Amino acid sequence: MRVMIWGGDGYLGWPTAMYLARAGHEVVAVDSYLKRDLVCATGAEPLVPVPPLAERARLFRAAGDAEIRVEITDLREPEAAHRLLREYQPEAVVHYAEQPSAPYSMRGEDEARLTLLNNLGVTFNLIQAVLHHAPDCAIVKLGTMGEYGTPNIAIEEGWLTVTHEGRSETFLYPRQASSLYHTTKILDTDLLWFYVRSAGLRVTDLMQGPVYGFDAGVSDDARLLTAFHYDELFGTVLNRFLVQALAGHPLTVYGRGEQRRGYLDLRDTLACVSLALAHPPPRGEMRIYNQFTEIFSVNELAARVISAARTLRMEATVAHEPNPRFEAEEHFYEVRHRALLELGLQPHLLTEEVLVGMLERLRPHAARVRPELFRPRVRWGRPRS
Ligand code: USQ
Repeated sequence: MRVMIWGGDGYLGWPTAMYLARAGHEVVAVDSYLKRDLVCATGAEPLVPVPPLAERARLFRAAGDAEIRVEITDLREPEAAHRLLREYQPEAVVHYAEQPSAPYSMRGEDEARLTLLNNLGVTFNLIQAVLHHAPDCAIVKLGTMGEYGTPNIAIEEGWLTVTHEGRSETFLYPRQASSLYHTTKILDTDLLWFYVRSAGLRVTDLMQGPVYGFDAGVSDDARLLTAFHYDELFGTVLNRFLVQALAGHPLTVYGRGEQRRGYLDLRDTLACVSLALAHPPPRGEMRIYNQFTEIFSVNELAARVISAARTLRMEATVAHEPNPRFEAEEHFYEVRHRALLELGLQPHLLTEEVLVGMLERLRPHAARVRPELFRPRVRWGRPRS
């Protein structure tokens, strides 16, 4: 397939580009470098320096792999989006091109505005460009499990049938997020769903949980590793805990630590996106898959990291931080996630062996860790009684 990846420079975008190119797809990786700019502006550099996207594509090719074409262009500009779709006529676009950090979106009004305008603007530009130039192109959009929040009923896979006064209708499952970032993803879903209904777009919306992993397993070249963040803005919780254990810093469990989420291995993200590409919906249909493999509380993650660290004779401990976020710390959490398994996903589970393997892969970079990036500074939680 001719696949375009919007957000091809990011934590997920770059490994996806390599994975799809290796699988024989024709890949164009597009990026605005928005995240690089934000990382630079906030001083939250990744654990291992990441060469520019074109250089990574060159290294990948030089090692005997397929060509990945690169376009650095501002996807917030409608003309950029139109040109890309007109020129490349992709059969599918994987859309990761969003400001991905919940804490960043809650830092202040400017950061919230940037998140809202970028995420909605880029999604809107993609929709318009697809409708004008490649209406059969399938869109695979990265949504997030955080759209659903933590309701007191089971979370279905995208949709809920409601019976009211003897009549029934199926709606998008109710959504109530706990950050502005997650709220932009809700708005994205609504926008896409409108254009699926009204203009016949073909969309798969992947409701993904927090991802962990350093090595996507596609290349052995350290220069082709993904951008691995462990700071409070761009690092996801398990990646942060692993680096904290490595640095001998207490694991920063927020609040009581009973917050439950569905997690997945970076390698499974690649498999899920690939499955979504292989099974596109017909025109005028939107598919929603809940994309995670296992549910853990933050306390459970911390306990697993401590145990894996012990195997490597590292002493890891926990320090409960006052929760900087607006989120329930103890809640009901039952989530359906059958669709991707039915399509053939074979999950990599979070075993002790996997955790030890990640610590070992991270260890050579331990000297680069900056412990000052661990402490959460963005606070958006309502005071708790
Ligand atoms: N947490 C801690 N300690 C930390 C960092 C996080 O206890 O040092 C807790 C948070 O309070 C939260 C949970 O761990 O309850 C997950 O936090 P996270 O930072 O790993 O994930 P989140 O902010 O929700 O966002 C991440 C990605 C985002 C994606 C989302 C999927 O950054 O792009 O959409 O995971 S989900 O959470 O399912 O919405």
